Amino acid sequence: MGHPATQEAAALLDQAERVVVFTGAGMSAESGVPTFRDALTGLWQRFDAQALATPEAFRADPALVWGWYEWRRHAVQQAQPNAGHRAVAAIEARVPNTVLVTQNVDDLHERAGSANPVHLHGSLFAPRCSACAHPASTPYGEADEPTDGPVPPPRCARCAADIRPGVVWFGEALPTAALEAAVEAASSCDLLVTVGTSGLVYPAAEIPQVAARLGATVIQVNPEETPLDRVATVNLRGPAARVLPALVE
Ligand code: BJW
Ligand code: ZN
Repeated sequence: MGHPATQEAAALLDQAERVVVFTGAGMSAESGVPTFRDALTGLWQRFDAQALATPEAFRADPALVWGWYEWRRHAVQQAQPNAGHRAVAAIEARVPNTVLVTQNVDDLHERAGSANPVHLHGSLFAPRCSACAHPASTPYGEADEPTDGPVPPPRCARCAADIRPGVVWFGEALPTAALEAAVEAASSCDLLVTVGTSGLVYPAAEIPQVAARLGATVIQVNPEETPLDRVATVNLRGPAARVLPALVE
């Protein structure tokens, strides 16, 4: 421990009875999963993530967008949870009334032992039909080769339309049940810990703001300044995999 802000945050966590942990892409950065606003690499470097993550991009070039998500799904499958994910699971074990709300589409929280994260922006592992929403049973198995480039999406078994990633693109509504669970948890918590998010994408960025407005203490973990600095009681300026374990040790 040592640093006064870390000590203050650890004490706040000790006293808390209802906790929300709210995470973004920075949570998985130290697992080697690029953040959303990092530049893309390899074949993808001439694209902009913000332009690929839209219904318009998928309609215009389904193979390009599906290929990008397949490449990211493989990258996540190669990655391992980091000490920050494990510290979040430790908070859940210590404070039973903890709700984990993530914007991440990876499964690293689950693999670190978090039982039931609320996925506000969906998942890389839940593809569905773009027309009838029928869940796709894509056989993700051993023979599943990594891809790097356009890949035509599979077709729906029910209606033959293109299968799409089960994520929330710009301009699309968040899953109602997930958003309601997140707002409800943020409205009734006494402490919210926001980790590794730029706080730029709405309505997710409202979650810490709702908690602060209703009187909860907000702890932020991020190496950079963000628009959420002003709602945070304590700003811990560092990487999640280093800062979070210091709060639960
Ligand atoms: C570290 C670290 C380390 C680095 N440790 N930290 C109000 C105002 C203006 C615009 C809007 C508004 N309300 C809605 C909008 C439009 C839009 C929006 O917000 N646009 C903004 C960009 C301006 N929102 C939407 O379109 C949403 N839908 C909507 O509003 O629908 C309305 C509607 C209602 C009813 C019917 C129909 C429509 C949907 C938003 C969906 C966002 N989807 C994405 C893609 C998901 C799939 C995919 O992954 O491809 O979600 S976009 C992307 O951003 C992704 C992320 O979850 C999300 C947030 O990003 P995040 O996690 O914060 O990552 P980064 O990269 O931004 O930041 C990383 C941070 O980590 C940085 O701060 C680093 O410093 C830090 N970091 N290393 C800790 N080691
Ligand atoms: Zn279908």
